[in-house]
Amino acid sequence: LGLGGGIGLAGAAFAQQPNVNRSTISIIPQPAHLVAGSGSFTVTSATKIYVDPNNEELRRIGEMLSQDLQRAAGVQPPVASAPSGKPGPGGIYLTLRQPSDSLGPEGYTLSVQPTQVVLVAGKPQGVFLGLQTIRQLLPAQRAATVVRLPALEVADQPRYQWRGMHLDVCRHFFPVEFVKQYIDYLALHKMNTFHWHLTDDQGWRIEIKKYPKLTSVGGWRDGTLIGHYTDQPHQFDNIRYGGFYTQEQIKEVVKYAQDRYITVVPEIEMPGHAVAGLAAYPEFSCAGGPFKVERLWGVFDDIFCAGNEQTFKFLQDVLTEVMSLFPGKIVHIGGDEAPKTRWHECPKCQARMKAENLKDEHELQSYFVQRIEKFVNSRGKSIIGWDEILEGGLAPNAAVMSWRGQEGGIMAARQQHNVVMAPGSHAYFDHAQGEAGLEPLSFGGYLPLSKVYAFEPTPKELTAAEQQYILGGQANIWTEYIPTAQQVEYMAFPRMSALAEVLWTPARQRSWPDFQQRMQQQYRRYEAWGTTYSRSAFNVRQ
Ligand code: TNX
Repeated sequence: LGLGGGIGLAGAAFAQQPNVNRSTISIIPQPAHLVAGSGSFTVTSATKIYVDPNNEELRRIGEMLSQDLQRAAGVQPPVASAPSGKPGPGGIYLTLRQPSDSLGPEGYTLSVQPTQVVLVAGKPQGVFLGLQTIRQLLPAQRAATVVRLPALEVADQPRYQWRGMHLDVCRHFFPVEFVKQYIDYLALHKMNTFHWHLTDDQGWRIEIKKYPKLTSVGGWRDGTLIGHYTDQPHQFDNIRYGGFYTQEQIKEVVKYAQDRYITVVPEIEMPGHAVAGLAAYPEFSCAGGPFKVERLWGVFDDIFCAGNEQTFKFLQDVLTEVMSLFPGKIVHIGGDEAPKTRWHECPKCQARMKAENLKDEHELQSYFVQRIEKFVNSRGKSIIGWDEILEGGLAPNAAVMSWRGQEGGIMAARQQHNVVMAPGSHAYFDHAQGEAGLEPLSFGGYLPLSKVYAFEPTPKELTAAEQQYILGGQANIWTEYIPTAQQVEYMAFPRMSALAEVLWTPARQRSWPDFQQRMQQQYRRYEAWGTTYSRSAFNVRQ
């Protein structure tokens, strides 16, 4: 087997070193088990991709691999039905067979040998995840000469079942094309959940057929704040700003995500962060309005009215359309930062509290969320909410997304509720990642890459049984100070790569020095993808 030739970073190192050193294989997130072999599989014009016969899903994944090889190696292997019997030489096999009972629904094994490549999983999703590993064995850029995959054996599965990224499209709006790009980034990082923050005070971004003003009015604001919102006095640019996704576009994004085994979790904020919706339909507030879609960031007193039956009817109508668009089982209902001022002043809310025997407005919010939960459950789905939904009593089947640290998540797990950890301390990618003075204006807070890498979603103070409720974690990208897609990328990278490893790789295998080394190759991949990324985190070769 000839090993000469300049063949991309991993390959070049390998060529001098037939017994591949593990460190020349730069996979992020680091697989659960990886053993480097000797030799390599050479991709040639004779290479074929074999999939299980009559399996359209595998065929589709095979086509993705074929295109990757086209980009990296300039050959486009055909996808064909695997011949019966043992895998033969020259083939890359994608096949469904439970690799081992212990690898779970997302697990896969990958064997690269000089004669063949075999990727096996119990489900197509596992094959897709394994494909992401193969992608990282290819040179980041189009190779000048022949492409070789280093021999190795991988047995892999994720540590957590919820590996997510959130995106706020309300404070600033991002077109469908970028949302798809974002989903691609998740897929490349073996993440599986996209939390789409679709409504907020500054914009309602999802078309609801029954209430067209939500987007025709609620989707647009008269201007945007200039500078930081804590600076006084406030100045606005007075430029009309907005946008929304039609239901057709939503379906397109959901399908795109589905093809990449990513669940989209839509968020419809209630009862707070509701000013854009109330600007369109002020009758669902307590005070009656009129309201304008907010130009300022922050927390606002006008929220959906808990004393008004019509408000519940409206929200159920909205959720009915939302649930029909998103096949996932979970709907995010917000629940955060809902000031109780208006409810306190509202006679109907006070009457409701009396009738329902609620002792304060927190219990009224709990009543509100429980009613919504009952409705969502009756349609076969369940809710998740920000940790404020713990206040006044958690709805019986609700999951909690813990953002004000991990305390809310700990409380919820102790009450035997599912938890997603997204603490501001480790998972807020709207915070600066480098020295304050050198970074673009951001929300405040400092979250360097090393701190993301140190994120531990499972709190030690929970018992083993309680720890089972920690589904996983995610990072949030709030976009008050992120006006462009390029800046979303800047804030996301390289931190998303660190988070991906936190959520995938067994804790005992996490190694900051090793990660930093593997990142050198990851930066080259960002460049090949055309991704904007921050160099503030640590030194990279420029
Ligand atoms: C708090 S996190 C919010 C968002 C802001 C964010 C800024 C959460 C549930 N609510 O509305 O955008 O802080 O970091």
